[in-house]
Amino acid sequence: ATVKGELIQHISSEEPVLHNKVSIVGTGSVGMACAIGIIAKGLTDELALVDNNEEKMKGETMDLQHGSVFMKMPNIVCSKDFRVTANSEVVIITAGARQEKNETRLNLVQRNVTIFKAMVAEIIKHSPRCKIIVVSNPVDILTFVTWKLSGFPKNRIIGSGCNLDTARFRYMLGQRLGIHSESCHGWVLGEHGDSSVPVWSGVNIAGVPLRELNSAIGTSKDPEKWGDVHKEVIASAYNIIKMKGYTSWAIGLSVTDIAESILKNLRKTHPVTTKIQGLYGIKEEVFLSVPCILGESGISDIIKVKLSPTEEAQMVKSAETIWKIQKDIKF
Ligand code: 6V0
Repeated sequence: ATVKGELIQHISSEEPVLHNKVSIVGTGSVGMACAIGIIAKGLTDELALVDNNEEKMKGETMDLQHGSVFMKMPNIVCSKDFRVTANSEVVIITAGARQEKNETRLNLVQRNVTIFKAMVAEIIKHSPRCKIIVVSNPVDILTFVTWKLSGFPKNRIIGSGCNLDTARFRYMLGQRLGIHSESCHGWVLGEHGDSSVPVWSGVNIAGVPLRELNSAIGTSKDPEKWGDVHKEVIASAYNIIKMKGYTSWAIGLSVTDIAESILKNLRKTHPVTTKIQGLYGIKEEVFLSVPCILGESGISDIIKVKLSPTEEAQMVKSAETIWKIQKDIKF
């Protein structure tokens, strides 16, 4: 007789079923920040981690597992083999190639297409009904690549897109006004990063549009230079990378928020990357951020934001920039 045998009598004949399994591909700084966010919120009953750097992956997994006493989550598993991700509700991709010195964006994208080909095939084989959240950069193009490679309907492929840019924007508005970021309403849409579009026409606090108080807000004619808030949003990734080498915490929290809306079928709106062909006169198969309703089917609906003529022109320009790279991708 063993202690376990003497202590426990197994009475269930049924196999346990996973209800909200999450897998994260890539156990780098971003993948692990997503992991800790998801664990802290208790969003999943199994977390699977995959990376081709086995040592790092195993070390990160053990380190997380040892926090088990402090989390309400039974299983953290890892493997180089994607079988460990089987039956996931949500798969988060944070793996990919990093931009090398003097490398063009197209070259980086092309290298990532090769990596994504293998990764996406494995993900969909083991979780044919999952929703995929793409985080790796350039995120808008890689969301298109994932959609193309997976053959999934577009609602199940979500790019983290401007979810982070919008969070930064709201934080910085809040800092200027002395108001918590959650009460500062405003959206950054379009491309994640350099050509993102701050929708000043919709920025409001408690329903009071700031543009009604300052008609030049966000423009070069604004004496208060509110446009600097968006400039700071764009510069923030570069500044943080200069100081700590990478960004991780805010992107991890922002991906956790996206995953929560899907896993709990919250139907919250998020600025995430989706196929926007047909909107704002965009004719190409381009993926950019617009406010999307997220729930159990992924992106069920998009919100048709009325943009000012300047904002719409910026959105179209983003689409053109992305299309220039996307059209030359070889699958
Ligand atoms: P990192 O720390 O280099 O981690 C990447 C991980 O991916 C490493 O552990 C690699 O071993 C692993 N990896 C690479 N190729 C494969 C593969 N074929 N299969 C399995 N694992 C693989 O990078 P970090 O975590 O800092 O960043 C990850 C990605 O997120 C990068 O592309 C960033 O540019 C991107 N970010 C996206 C943001 C967004 O808002 N969308 C924000 C921040 C970073």
